[in-house]
Amino acid sequence: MITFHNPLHSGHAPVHEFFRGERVPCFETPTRLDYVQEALQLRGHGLTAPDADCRPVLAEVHTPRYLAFLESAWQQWLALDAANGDVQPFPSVWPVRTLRSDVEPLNFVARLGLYSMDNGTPLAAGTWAAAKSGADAATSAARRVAQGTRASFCCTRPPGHHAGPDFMGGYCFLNNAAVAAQTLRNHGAQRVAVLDVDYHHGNGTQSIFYGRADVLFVSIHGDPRTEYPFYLGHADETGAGDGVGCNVNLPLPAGTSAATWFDALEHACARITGYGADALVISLGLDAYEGDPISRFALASSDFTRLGERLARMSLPTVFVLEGGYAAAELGTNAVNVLDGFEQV
Ligand code: Q9C
Ligand code: ZN
Repeated sequence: MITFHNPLHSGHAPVHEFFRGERVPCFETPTRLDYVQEALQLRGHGLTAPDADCRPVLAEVHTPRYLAFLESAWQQWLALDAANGDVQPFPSVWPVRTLRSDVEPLNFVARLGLYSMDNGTPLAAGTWAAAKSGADAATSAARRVAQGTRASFCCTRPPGHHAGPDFMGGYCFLNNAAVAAQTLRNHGAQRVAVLDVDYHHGNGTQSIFYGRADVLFVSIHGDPRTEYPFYLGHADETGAGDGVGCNVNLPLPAGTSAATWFDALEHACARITGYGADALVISLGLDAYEGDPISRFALASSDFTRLGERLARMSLPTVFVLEGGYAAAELGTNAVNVLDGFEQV
């Protein structure tokens, strides 16, 4: 399968994140991608550099002020104090209900809170360049499929599906799956389905397309009553305005077996077929894996092959976009199992 990699991903290398109030080493590391690229090469998939600029499509899925903030966030942080180069900024205050989010504060940490949904998405010196180049890879992968290639894989990090129109969160900055879906729309697809199989609900993708009928969002994920992102991903979120009926959430309890997960996948596939999608984007998180350190589903490595086979039977032009998956040493095997399962059909 043609795979687009992100040559700048390793510049996004924050050191720690918060977990239960303590600083712990980051789960979302450059090493993750080393494992995926190694498995891709070992199993005969080439790595192609991005050949498209995401800028025009980025402006269709994110707001101008969020993009302007993110692009210069690290320079803004350094401008406060040159010694900040060795310090990770974290937000500590957020505009929750009754507070105003229309006025940008002059205080940097307050701006960071305005554009973040959590304190779990650390910024580093190379974050913008890495996220931008990853979105270039997503644009490139979608263009290739729009030109007639059956399927492509966007092999990138940081992930994207928690990033909304104007905020970062859950290790995500730019929504690569939304960029891929919008690129397919811009190149002739009338109805695009995004299927998100990451363990965590893709709140950002849902929010970007919630009011639109031209993109169907379907997600299988840990029940938000107990699992991140907590505040979105319930079954009664079915779309708004023009998009009523175009959002499908299939939350499953933590601990769900592979058998039950695949039942949900059948339901998801039926909804995509019923919608009449003419192209498919897969938000390919591999954290439904039984060995994932921060997730609680029970898919085995062989189940990812089965997932790929089932997706191939949808018979749709398909763009795979890497999302989460934190059992780093098994991430390559699990991701490439999906791609090989898809190509075997
Ligand atoms: N500090 C994705 O899989 N919090 N994001 C985990 C550990 C957030 C996961 C708690 C998990 C976000 C793309
Ligand atoms: Zn996840």
